Amino acid sequence: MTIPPGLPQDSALTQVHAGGEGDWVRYSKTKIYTNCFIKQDGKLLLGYKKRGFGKDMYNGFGGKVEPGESVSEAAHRELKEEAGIEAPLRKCGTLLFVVDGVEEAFHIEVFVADEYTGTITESDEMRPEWFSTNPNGEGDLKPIPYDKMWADDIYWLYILLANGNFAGRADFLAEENTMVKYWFGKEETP
Ligand code: 8OG
Repeated sequence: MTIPPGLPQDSALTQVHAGGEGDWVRYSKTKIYTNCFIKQDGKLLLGYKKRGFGKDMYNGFGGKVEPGESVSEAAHRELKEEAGIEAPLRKCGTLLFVVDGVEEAFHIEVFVADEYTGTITESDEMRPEWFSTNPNGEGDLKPIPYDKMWADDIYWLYILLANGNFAGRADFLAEENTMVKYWFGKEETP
């Protein structure tokens, strides 16, 4: 399978996972979102989403890019609003999600940082929680809860944890955490 439509076609992406059937779904508009992850000393900070889209699942911190704001500004703002912290964010991935019946595709710029400043604080939207990057957990920390995350996350989060860059697309069934077709690629470092 080649790099799907909607992802940068010129990058040095090598396919790492692909599956599903049929054609990629067509969409007419995209909305840009951010998603930020903090990792430190074998731990990953996630937020339990208390309301709205993706409720009752764990995810990074992020949301829509507002008019007049750069993607990076939006990423820093959402991290502060949802987790109460600041961090030297680095862009590490681009994701595209197309949901059956939803006109606007979700274009997500993913950021990561290895440190942060401030006090991690629960917000109305997110309850932050540290997880162990060890698949068996470590001490009091549970392993990353992939069964309570978006179905695609398991295909790229390990690349983020290894300081790599990635891009991917997944087409989802309407109102379900089920991928119909997906493709994920890793950027080869020279
Ligand atoms: O503003 P709001 O919280 O609704 O923004 C949605 C957040 O969810 C935003 O950070 C982008 C993110 N998001 C999706 N789909 C997926 C997905 O499949 N996986 C992950 N990890 N995040 C997603 O909208």
